[in-house]
Amino acid sequence: ARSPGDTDPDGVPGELEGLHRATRRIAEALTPAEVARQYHPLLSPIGWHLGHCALVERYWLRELCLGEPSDPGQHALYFPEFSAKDSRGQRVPERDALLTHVEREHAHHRALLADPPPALRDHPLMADSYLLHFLHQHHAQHLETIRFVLAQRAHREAPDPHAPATPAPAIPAPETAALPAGRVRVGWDDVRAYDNERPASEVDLAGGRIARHPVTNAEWLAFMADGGYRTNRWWSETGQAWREANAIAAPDAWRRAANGAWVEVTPDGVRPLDPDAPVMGVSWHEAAAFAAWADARLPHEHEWEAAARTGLLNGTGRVWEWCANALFPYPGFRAFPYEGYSVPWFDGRHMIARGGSAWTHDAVRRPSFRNFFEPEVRHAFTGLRLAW
Ligand code: AVJ
Ligand code: FE
Repeated sequence: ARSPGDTDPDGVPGELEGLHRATRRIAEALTPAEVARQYHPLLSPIGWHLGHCALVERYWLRELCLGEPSDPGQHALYFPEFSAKDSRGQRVPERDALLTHVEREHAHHRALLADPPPALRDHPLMADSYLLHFLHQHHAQHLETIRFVLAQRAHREAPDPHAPATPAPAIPAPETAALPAGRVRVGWDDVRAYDNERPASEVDLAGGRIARHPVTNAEWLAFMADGGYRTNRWWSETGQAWREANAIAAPDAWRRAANGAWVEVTPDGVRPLDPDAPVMGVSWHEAAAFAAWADARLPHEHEWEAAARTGLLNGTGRVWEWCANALFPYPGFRAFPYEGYSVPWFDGRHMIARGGSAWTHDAVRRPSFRNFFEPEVRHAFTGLRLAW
């Protein structure tokens, strides 16, 4: 713990500035139309994410801590609960005006943090730099979401997905490890933890086995070659209805090149499908169907966390890994710093994803971090790992 006014030894303000620069560079490299475009019904335009992150900073630092009046127009546009997702693209300012606005806000916040007035410095939310960690991790998560959008943009430019099939390679049986059993510690009591990671507690695990690696592209090709997407017995009723309604037959990230080989679409562009790399771009429904086909299951998030803490998981940190369960409040949960961060998503429909993708910022990579998405989401760089 530091006393208020100490310089921050973690250098979080500098890191926050790095995130400001990274998002700005992404928007500058896009056309005004691309910045305002909604590439996917579940994803906001990139410009909205920039405005949202600037408003979140403004709200906590200036409105809440310093008592500055709020701008109702900004709240209506950039706070998701007031802003219909499908109209955000029409409502965000044009790229250059937006970048000017965002830069002005960020510069203001950087100056405040460099020399905080007493009302900010001594505010309870600033104890142990809580608010800085919160804003840093919030921005880091939105930077990855911006990359979800960039991947969807790349999809538009990818080759025709309806070319002939690639033969499925032979796959070795997955290497597994014994899951920790008995009482294990989960969660994180730290100033950097999100409310849904707290409080840490002990849970009882029954044991079992877990794969050392996430499911690979080669394994997914074997599932497809075996008719996995057409065989209803691997699918839940809702999963089947979703698959049929959306004509799902391959991971979201996969496309066919002109020669018939599979390629993978990423936020950094299109690359050949690496058979040994973790499959990416599958929904929870697809992950559950694959696990049923493989005579396995998805791990509970606490099995995943216990295995990660004991160093049993290789290859994590390349895809988010779907877990069996939905987001739920830990015993003793307290909403913090606001209800909206976790509470609305304790709805039994937001499924846990653990680990992190190749595009996840280090600030939100840890064994206790709980990501969560609806079971239909395939844009969030998600894969899976099997358990038994
Ligand atoms: C946990 C990634 C689903 O992006 O909506 C960002 C994180 N919460 N701003 C999201 C979040 C508020 C959240 N996810
Ligand atoms: Fe947000």
